[in-house]
Amino acid sequence: MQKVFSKVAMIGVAMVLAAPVQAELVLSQAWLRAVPPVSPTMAGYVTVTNTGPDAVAVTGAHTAIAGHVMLHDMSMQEDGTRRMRHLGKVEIPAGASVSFAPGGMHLMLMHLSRVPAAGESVQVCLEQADGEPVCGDFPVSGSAPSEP
Ligand SMILES: [Cu+2]
Repeated sequence: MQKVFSKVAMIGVAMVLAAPVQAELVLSQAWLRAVPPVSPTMAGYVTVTNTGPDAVAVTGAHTAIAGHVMLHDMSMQEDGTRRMRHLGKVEIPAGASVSFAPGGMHLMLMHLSRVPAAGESVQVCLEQADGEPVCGDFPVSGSAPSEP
């Protein structure tokens, strides 16, 4: 009888280990920079914190108001001009935060179906290489939200 019980216990342990480890991305400081209503694009910013035990790759984003969202990086060239570069993915190390912020990485919302006005909030979802998209409300504003 003892043997049967230990076998059942083993199965229980195996099932717990087999459950997928959910990476936990937490979004903060999210906002979209307000643009004129005729603008075809707008930029989004957010801080992504990985509270999970494994690195997570953010591979893209989507939102109802944009036909396409790209991950962009911006860098200053030697001649003083700014250059945007498309990123295929952005790695968030375990326990670390990565900031999409003005002057650097940003979400580029393209093919806008409508341009939200300042004061509105728009849901934007970040896509992960493994796992469900992580969504947050991005208020539209002329400047970054103040630190909480
Ligand atoms: Cu861009």
